[in-house]
Amino acid sequence: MSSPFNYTSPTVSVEALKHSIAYKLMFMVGKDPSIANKHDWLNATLFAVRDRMVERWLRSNRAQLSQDVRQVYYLSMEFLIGRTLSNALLSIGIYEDIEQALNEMGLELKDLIEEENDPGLGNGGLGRLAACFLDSLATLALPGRGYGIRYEYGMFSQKIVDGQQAESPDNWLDYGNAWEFPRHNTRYKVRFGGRIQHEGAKTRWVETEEILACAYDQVIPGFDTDATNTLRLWGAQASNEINLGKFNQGDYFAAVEDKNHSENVSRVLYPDDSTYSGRELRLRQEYFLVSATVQDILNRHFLTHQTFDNLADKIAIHLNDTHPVLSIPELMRLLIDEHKFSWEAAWKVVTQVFSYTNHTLMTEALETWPVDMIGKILPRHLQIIFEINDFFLKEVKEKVPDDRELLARVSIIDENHGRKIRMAWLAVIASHKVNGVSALHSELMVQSLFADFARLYPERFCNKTNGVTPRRWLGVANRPLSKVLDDTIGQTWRTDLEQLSELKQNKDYPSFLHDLQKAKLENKRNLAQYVAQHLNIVINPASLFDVQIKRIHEYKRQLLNVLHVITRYNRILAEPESDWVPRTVIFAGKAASAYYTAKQIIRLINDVAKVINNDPRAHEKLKVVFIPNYSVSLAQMIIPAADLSEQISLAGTEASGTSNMKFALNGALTIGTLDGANIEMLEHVGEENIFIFGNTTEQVEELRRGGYNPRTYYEQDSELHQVLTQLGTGVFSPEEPKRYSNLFDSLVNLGDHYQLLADYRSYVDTQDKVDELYQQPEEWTRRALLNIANMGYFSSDRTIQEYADEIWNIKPVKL
Ligand code: 26W
Repeated sequence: MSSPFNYTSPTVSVEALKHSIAYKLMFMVGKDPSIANKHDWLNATLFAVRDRMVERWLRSNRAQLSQDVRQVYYLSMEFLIGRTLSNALLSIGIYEDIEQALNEMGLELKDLIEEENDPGLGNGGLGRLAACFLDSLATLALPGRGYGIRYEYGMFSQKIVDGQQAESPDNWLDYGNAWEFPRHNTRYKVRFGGRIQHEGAKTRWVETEEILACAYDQVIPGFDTDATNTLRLWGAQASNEINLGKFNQGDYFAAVEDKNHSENVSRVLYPDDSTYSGRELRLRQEYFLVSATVQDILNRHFLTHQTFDNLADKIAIHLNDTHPVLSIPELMRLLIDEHKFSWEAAWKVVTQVFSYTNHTLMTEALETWPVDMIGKILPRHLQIIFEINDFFLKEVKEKVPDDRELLARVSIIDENHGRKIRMAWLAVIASHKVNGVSALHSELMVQSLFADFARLYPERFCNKTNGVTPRRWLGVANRPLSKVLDDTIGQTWRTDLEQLSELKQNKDYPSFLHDLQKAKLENKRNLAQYVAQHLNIVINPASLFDVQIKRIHEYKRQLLNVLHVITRYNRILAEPESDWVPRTVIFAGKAASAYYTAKQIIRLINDVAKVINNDPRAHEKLKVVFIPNYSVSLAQMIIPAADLSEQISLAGTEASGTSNMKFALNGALTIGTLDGANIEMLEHVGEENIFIFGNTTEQVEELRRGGYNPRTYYEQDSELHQVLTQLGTGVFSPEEPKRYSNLFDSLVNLGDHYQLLADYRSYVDTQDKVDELYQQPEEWTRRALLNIANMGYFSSDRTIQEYADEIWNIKPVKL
């Protein structure tokens, strides 16, 4: 493979880059160099770099077309692709050249990278996974395209005001988006409402309200390859610019209001993660994505083949959770109503092209839509869903006669809860493959949520353990460590992560361990500088950086982490002279705006931080930091700086986790429960190299069955008793002593749903072992090295190769 750093093409010399940047600044941005601000220069640079990718992109698209390969379409309501500039520069191998070019123009590449906004078009794990998958698809030259929504406002931006989360809109398109290509000619009508009309055997959906979906394309470069893919995002546009009737009647405002109403569909991302709430606008968003995408897929197919007869051979459609599941009845509708397919022929195509990934087992996150609501907004689809259900239930009756309870359980229509459509059931029934995202999760999925279906169709269910892209999460995010790796094993680990295992040979070389320590320290200093500048808190890079960054959710148990922090504080106060291992406990994460308890947890973290950070007795021993506005770009800075990665969800609740993999890849040790992909990480790194604590999934279940009583832990463990009493009586909120009495109650009196108290003792004891090891820096670093070296399996390239071979049946394009 050619080296990413030595890549030179005749067009990409430093002089040529300088010329293009200056040219773009003038002719695309329209600014004079003497008055251009940082953002103007960034845009000019982005345009110049984009140009260099477009050639490959067009070539890639031509190759895909001419080889007429089977394509996968990855449908997702969320994509968290992160900033694009440095990733693109490294992908096409011109990082150093651009750096030099900018330098010679009096600019710093680093400043421009920091200036780019980070499109928050997703909530968390599911959206970021989709972005890692796009990166791997392109790098493996696999023919795939992502489809999503171009939300005008992404994830809200988070500030901490008086210790509490404050939300404000994220206007990420403020300065335009240099990276996208608006496709003014690729537009589809998306219809809502209306009614069904029967004309003989033909069904017509009439009197609908219409909006337009317009395509915006983003280039997704593969790494060190010409292969380049596309992420197509849909933006809504009113179909009649304004309502002319109303306009002519002189009601200008009502006319414009209508337009706004239509365009609301792509206005804002729903900031809910792991909780479902059946709002009509969300349903309209889901259908908007799906309808535009399926029309586009059919259109593309017809352009090359002039027939739909071979559709099932040429396309695979993947559903990233149930959010895009309406694409099933939408494809049925288009094939039957518009392309003359019989019902059975259409169903046959559907069951060959769809596959579905489940990302959570938590019942509160499972989508169901009231039959009435779907009937009102998508009457034709409701009809098709009923037909699918009849067809399916007939099949079940043949397979398993006389089991009415089974029929009620597997029916797409849930009659027990006010007639609702179970979207996950529809996904399972139509898909030829259904997968979970870690070994444990996939197993629990067939034992619990989909048990009936797994008995009916055992061959349909499989596991695809998540992975992360080593390009962004090591190559881009951690330049100091990447350099050490490059110098030791060469540069090709970026596309073959299993090569990291060669590092094991160096585990007893003090000089190599020293290099790793140096890289870690550099990253910790960098983070410390950010914290000092943005939060005005001084943290010591020599202290152990203990990090938990992810959505704030009770099942992820940030509160358990806080209980440990308070325990440690109490111990320090009790024995101030002891030899404490200095620690900095770092949190980041957003709480859904309506999730009261999650917001209370954020407030508690900040209240505890205030007390501890201002107590001279804890000085140099313990610090607590909450970094606001967690995002992909913050993750890229925080993860490389971590010593300890907190993955402490209640066993059986975190489907996989992906930051767990990123931390280990960046040389942090994990403290975690036997949950999600932590279990497979344990298998790969070995039990000496990971801190596992707490109950297993079976033990959790057993406790639940046996009538778990958290109060006994509270009464019997004196340290825990002290911590909880402090929480409940306002030691950390003296101005409002009862502020956290509800948190206290939820743990002690109301059942402690996520069993924090049951795992508290083993968590705190395990934290003591962490301290012990951290006092032996060389041994700590050796184990960190063994984590890095054993992360090869967790590359999203491995994951995507499995999807390609076992689910999508797609092959690389030859370039
Ligand atoms: C309908 C509201 C809603 C929105 C998002 C419900 C559920 C979700 C997602 C399924 C939540 C999510 O992001 N799940 C995470 O997916 C990751 C990628 O597979 C996993 O690593 C995480 O464990 C899982 O929580």
